[in-house]
Amino acid sequence: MTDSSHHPFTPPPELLDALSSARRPLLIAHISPDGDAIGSLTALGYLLYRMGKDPILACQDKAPATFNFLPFYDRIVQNVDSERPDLVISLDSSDPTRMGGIYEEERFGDLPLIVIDHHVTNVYFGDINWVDPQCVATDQMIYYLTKALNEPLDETLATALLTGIVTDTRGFRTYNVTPAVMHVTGELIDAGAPLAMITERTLDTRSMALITLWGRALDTVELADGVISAMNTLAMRKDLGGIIRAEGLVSFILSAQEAKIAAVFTEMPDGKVECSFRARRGYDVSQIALNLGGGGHPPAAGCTVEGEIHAVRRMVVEMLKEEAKKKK
Ligand SMILES: [Mn+2]
Repeated sequence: MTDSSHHPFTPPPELLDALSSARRPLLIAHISPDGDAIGSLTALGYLLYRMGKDPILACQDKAPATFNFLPFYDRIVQNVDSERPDLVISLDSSDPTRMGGIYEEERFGDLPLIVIDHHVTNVYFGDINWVDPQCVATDQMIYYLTKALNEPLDETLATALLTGIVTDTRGFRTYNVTPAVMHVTGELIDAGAPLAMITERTLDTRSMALITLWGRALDTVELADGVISAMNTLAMRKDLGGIIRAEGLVSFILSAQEAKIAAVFTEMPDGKVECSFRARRGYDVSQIALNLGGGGHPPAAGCTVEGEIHAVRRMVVEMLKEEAKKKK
């Protein structure tokens, strides 16, 4: 096991050694992939391919079409049925369950496992763990990895790298955006990454079904003691063509002036409820998510809870109210 006690933003040397000697690495992005999951998957996949390796890019769930401008988008597989890999790299996942069905213990358990992630709740489940919560995105870490490998940026790589940075910071709105992040971003734009296009495609494009779902979920909004919440039920989306999550809604309702913490509860067909949390500066929803079996960052976290959606909402909102009471 290794930790991140070496120089900040520098990958551990044993990680560089493992990458250099790998021939066919299996790269795994987390389930329900977001822009950073797909951005870091395609950036590292493209980088390793350019280095002459034969990477497998995998994600249990299909990458949203939003990200089809990324390199190797069409090469992302949902099953690993090809030649056996010789190394496994987990990207943007804070615990092994986030790798979903791709990581089959009996097939890949004997291979070295590298963890590259920026979640503060990471449980260090790899043989080599590079975890840096100071980075806004796993893609920011892949940028430092590119530098550490003395590999040049090009337009394709820079585009994939900037995608995770743009999406995980919601367009540079989050409090963890530092001059270092803007410096990296400047270099990526200099290398050809189209910032405005990435922002428009990933943050400012929504389906009509999603807007309809937002409308229905907004009908259930409640605000009390600084906690605002809404529900996304199975009934609300039964005629909306398979859409599941009300993406972006939780950030939107946090914009209510009186809100300190926001939550959206999504009823799943398996009797579970997905909980998505956001918090304003000074409040921490990551520990509540962790206590409920999930994880994330202080301002953005989530978990899945078994139970009936109204009951789950009542219970979890009470926990969030305790956090919202804390004067910070
Ligand atoms: Mn991320």
